[in-house]
Amino acid sequence: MNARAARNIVILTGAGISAESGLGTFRDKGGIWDKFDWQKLATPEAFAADPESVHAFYNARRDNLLAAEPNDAHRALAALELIWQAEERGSFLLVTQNIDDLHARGGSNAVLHMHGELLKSRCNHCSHLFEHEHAITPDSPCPSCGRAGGLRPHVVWFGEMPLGLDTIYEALSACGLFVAIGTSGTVYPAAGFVTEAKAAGAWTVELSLEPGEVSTLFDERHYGPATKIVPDWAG
Ligand code: BJW
Repeated sequence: MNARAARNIVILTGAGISAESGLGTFRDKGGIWDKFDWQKLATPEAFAADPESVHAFYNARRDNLLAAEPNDAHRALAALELIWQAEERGSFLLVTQNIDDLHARGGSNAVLHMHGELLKSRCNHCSHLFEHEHAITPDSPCPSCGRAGGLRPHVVWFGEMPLGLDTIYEALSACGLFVAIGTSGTVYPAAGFVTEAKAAGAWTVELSLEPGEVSTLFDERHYGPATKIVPDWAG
């Protein structure tokens, strides 16, 4: 189904949409989890045991992100959102598992970051959430309460609850079209969204470089680089 044929749409993006912007994916050969041990970097237990290494991992990724630019796939989704608004077609929800800000910089207005945002940290002492581009260490003071030792990246690690799930499941229950872009379908609950969408009667589309773990659940599949297949599909 072409993007323009639907009313209520939910789009889920993963690391593959930002790959051609120079940000690494996780599970491809040479990906982030090939180079780094997620058990030592992406769990609350890892952060408690070694906050310095976890901060260093996210500081380096933040530097990469600040040097990256959105690509044609990000821009195609932003253009689609504008069409939805102009034509008052129905609801449009862009959910990303990515912690980068490339959808916003590509022109998308409303993005739900279910796994958090790399350019934000929060304080475990006072819950203050703030945006920043600079590096954080275990000694960095909170800009609100001034105490050190409480700052953590505003990201969702394994074993933590993803953000915005009520909004996502509500949109899935009413959607006519669900599109997953550049995600391996390995990590739940995001990998289960296709099942929720199908239960609501939606047409489901996978756009990625290669089939993911839950590919057979999709009604329609297109494989190739995101900068080609996303504009082709969205146009
Ligand atoms: C291209 C391309 C190009 C390449 N063009 N495409 C056993 C069974 C089921 C679940 C569990 C289980 N044991 C534990 C769990 C739960 C766990 C989980 O799912 N684990 C699995 C690994 C088994 N999930 C959690 O813990 C989550 N929380 C949770 O479940 O809470 C309880 C709950 C229960 C019920 C309802 C609700 C909640 C939290 C998950 C947190 C994930 N965190 C990370 C890291 C933090 C952020 C960061 O540092 O960036 O998030 S892990 C990492 O994986 C990151 C990503 O967002 C996430 C998904 O990865 P993604 O985007 O799919 O990337 P890849 O690399 O896997 O795939 C890239 C794809 O792109 C590939 O397919 C390529 O082909 C393609 N591609 N180049 C187009 N140019």
